[in-house]
Amino acid sequence: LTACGGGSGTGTTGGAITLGFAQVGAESGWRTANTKSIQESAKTAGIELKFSDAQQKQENQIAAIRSYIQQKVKVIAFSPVVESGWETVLKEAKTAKIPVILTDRAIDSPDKTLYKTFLGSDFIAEGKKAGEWLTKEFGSATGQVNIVELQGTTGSAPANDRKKGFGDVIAADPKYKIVASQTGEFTRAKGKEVMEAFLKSQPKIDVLYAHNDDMALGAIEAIQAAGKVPGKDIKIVSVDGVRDALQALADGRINHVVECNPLLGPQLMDLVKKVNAGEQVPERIETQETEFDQASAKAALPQRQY
Ligand code: GYE
Repeated sequence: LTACGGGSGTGTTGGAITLGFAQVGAESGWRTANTKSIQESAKTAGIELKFSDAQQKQENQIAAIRSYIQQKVKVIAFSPVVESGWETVLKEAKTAKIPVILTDRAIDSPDKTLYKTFLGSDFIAEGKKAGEWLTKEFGSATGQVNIVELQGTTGSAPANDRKKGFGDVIAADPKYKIVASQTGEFTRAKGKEVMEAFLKSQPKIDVLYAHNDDMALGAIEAIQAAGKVPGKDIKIVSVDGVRDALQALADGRINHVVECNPLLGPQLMDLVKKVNAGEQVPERIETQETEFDQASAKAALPQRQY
């Protein structure tokens, strides 16, 4: 048995790898499930986790990464709140020879040497799936189809890409029109607030596209408060697949959910071990995902963990 190495400044404690993880925040059900997955799988893998919550602010994440560099952790992993503005801090990690893993959200830097790998979802594909559901659902509609969109955190990869994937698909037919689009910051409270404003300013809304379930769930409250029936008067498609949204889908208040998998912990811990050992890892690793309609939501609910 080796003695505890804490305080030696080598980033190891009793031989365990130390991982500094800078999380986005606790904005959604997806995020809570992601955090739990990371914390549990670090424990299982025997990795010492230093965890921070940036409360959806880039400057907090940068400060957390700098503190991990100072503490000489072995590996840094983080889910970048927005896509741009990471070069400086990632160069500091590189100079300190601490490997960085991007998880969940990507960055827009052309310098691929700033990180070892990316583990997460294809958000453009998710947006496309939402668009394909919509164009099927409203395929036979004759008039204009009025869409309102609740975007995720401004500047984040999932907001940018889910908007793009969806926009590309609906562009095929000019009858589809996004009449209002605004950020709901991936939260229930903001989703509700922005939907209230949409309902006041838009005389006719056929469908809501929400970049995540939490905003859709907040919007449902606003729709009901306005005396309309969610899922009927206004159809709803959202992304993630958290329990509450699958329940709303089973109950007919949401019409379609595109899955985004938050359970990235086990794969992340594998990657942490590999990059710490200096092994080659793939540049990009994408998670497997599905979609839910009412029947598959009902079937999935009993086993849904989050
Ligand atoms: O869809 C949303 C969360 O980055 C994929 O962030 C993640 C997104 C997820 O707040 O619910």
